[in-house]
Amino acid sequence: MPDFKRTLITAALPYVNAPSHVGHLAGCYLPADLYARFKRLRGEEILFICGSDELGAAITISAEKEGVTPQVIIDRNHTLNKASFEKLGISFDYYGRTSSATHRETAQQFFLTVHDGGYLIPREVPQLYDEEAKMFLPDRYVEGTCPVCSNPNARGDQCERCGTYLDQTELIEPRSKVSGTKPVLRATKHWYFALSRFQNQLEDYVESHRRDWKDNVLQGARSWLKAGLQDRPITRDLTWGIPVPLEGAEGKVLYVWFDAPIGYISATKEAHPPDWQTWWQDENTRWVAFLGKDNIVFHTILFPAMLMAYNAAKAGAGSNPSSLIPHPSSFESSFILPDNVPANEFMNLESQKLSKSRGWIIELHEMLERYPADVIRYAIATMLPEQKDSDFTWREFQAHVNNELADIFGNFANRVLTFASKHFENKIMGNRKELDVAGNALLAGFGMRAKDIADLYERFRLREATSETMDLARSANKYFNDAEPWKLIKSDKEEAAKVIRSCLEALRALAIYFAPITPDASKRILSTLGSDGSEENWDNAHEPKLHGQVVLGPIEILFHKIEDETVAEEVKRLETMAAKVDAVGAGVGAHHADSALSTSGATMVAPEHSALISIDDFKKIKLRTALILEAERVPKSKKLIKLQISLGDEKRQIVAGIGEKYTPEQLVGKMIVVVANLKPAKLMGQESNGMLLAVNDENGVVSLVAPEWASPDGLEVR
Ligand code: B3M
Ligand code: ZN
Repeated sequence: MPDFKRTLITAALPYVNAPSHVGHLAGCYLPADLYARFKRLRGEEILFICGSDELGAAITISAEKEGVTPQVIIDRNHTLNKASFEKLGISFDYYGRTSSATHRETAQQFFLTVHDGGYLIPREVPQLYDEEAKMFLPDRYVEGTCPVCSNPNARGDQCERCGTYLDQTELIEPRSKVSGTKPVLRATKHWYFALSRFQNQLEDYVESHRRDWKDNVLQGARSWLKAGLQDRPITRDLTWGIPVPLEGAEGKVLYVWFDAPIGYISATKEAHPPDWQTWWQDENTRWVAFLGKDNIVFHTILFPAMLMAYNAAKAGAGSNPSSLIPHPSSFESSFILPDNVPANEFMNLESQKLSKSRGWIIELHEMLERYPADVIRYAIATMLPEQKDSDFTWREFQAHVNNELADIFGNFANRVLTFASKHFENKIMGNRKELDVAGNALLAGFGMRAKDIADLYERFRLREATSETMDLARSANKYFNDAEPWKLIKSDKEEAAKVIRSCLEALRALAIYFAPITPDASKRILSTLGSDGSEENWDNAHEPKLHGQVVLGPIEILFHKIEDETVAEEVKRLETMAAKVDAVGAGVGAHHADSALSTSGATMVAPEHSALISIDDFKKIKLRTALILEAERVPKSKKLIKLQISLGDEKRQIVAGIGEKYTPEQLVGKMIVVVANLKPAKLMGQESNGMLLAVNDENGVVSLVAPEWASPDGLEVR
């Protein structure tokens, strides 16, 4: 890795259409803070940036639901989130907001530079228009029947049931969510970002990180590159957003995912007006971007391409950037690209997806009313969804807090300080250069193991770093038990003094090693030991430093245990909330499967309420194997493919939304599984008698469900 001089750390800007929750903390904000605190402890220069993502349709929808202005929503949730992060000790150096004037100017200047460079192409495109509300309908303002699975409440950008990413014009019987009327198609002008022109440069960029990026991140980026990058519209017919700074663009704003990542830059400008470019346009700066997995593509494909376009435009590369592969240092004012994007997966809650709309959620500000920040930080750090989705349960929360934080780390501190207070007039005795042999060995061992833990931090294996740190506290307890100072004090007080001195030095070292995880407790320990921590850093923490004869400060219980009753109350609170929401949902007619919040706040889809079904219900669905005989694209649709299939003794036509993953040629001859007794539907004018089964990941990339080995078509699937 190049020897960078400083590290810019960003955390995905949380949407403020709702308060942040425990999934965001596990997905993005705690990992980012653990890493930032660790880097500071190493004495490195870092800048830790975040802020509220306050524009876009998600905000206006929340505002309309509440009957307030978007400003009310963003002010409330920006303030709430900022306070929650502060209480949790998420140590941002600056926390901005994308409704700021600096952000608007920065985003508009960025847009104009990329536009003038020839990378934004105006196009007249068909868009649904609500004649009653007199407005073009952004995707989230439209719903209708999904062309793939016939879900009657599919959203304009994605179907909640089958996950297919949709173009709003593909919806069957679309309905405006503003007036409820049937919208009409009208031409409107939007600017498309020439993302396709950066296919090669992005492939080079992503593959250059094949050794240091996490697999889930590489997979997400590669899936988009493999599918072939399409130019993307980056303006919207919305009022709430950053006005498009061009003639003829009245009533249009920048697409929220175009402006939001620029929010990192504008926040840096607000934090460091004179030298923001040191952080963004200097190849000696390493940028590490923390986020949840639903943001991977925006940080490894879309925003890097935007930065490449900006750089090329500034260098006058014209509209053919492939002729120029500018290295950031090759010309002035060129932006750096993310050096690492350690995205986490999702954290579920009591084995179910977090869902704001279903009340299945723990919001940070509420959690902080009941638990200290250190306790929340440590417990979540042991459950980080780093390699795969993880599951938060209150029982496990209690176990980590009681059996580890309290019984190991807290207990060691308490027994050592109590012993010193009782037998050595609450003083630090002896000479730090004359520890006992085993005490010296314990501290030397800390020094060695701290190197391994540092390596875990640098590789973003923060969950393991946390458990290895707790193991240091276990070793300290073992040392105390083996040395038996309670016996020694009777036979050899001097030796006992050395043992307790070693324990106090170990406690001090633990305070440094735990500082990224439990900053408050660490501060309290150092203060009790009469140390301000100014001489401490990660690499020298194991070296004895305490001054003798210092009177120890008050001894407090570092971590209070969580009672079983509390756990029972928490589970009941969740179930009551979810039941209430279900009841309300049932009471107001069609319960929109509203949006759940993923780890970083983007609205992921809430699964239909996961009501359990009986085996008889399931038996009503007739699944059959089917052979694809012919395949052809449905005209005017990127996604839909018309298939002629054979189900043993009968032939049928079905239409499937798999055209962005499969070509017709790839499909002919494949064996698939279909739902054979679905009501016929018309999709873009084509009759469809049935539905095929396919897998959708969060990037909308499908893979077909098929029998494991070649089998005759028409067979029953059970
Ligand atoms: N607010 C989406 C999200 O919260 C968006 C992140 C922006 S980071 C520039 O998942
Ligand atoms: Zn669908």
